Amino acid sequence: MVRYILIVLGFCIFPFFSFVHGESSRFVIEVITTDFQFIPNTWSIKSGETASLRLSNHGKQGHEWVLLKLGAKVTLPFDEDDEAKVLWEIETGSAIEKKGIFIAPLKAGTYDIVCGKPRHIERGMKGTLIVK
Ligand SMILES: [Cu+2]
Repeated sequence: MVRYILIVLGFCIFPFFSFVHGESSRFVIEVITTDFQFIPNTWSIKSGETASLRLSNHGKQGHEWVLLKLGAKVTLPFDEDDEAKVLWEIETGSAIEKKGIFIAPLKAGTYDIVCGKPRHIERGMKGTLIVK
């Protein structure tokens, strides 16, 4: 009976607990975009980890944070040929801040990050995601 009460209590408390803690307890990947840089330009995460990705745009132009498949390299200029190489992406649009839920790849390795907007890679919008 006591065990039953504890289990029921657990189910009642858990949603409340996760609501209160919500995003704050989740690993956060911070990305600042400027015209034309990622700050920082290297991030690391554990394989399979769920993170909140917060993209803050300090530039005047819209930007993207595009994760390429492991070992994939873009052929400049970045265009439709490269879309098949994309694993996950988020873009600022006209927003100053954008958030997304990001689940790290299961395979460890060093992944390329690029901005997919025309001529932004050429101007320096490249980065690296290290999956451990
Ligand atoms: Cu960009």
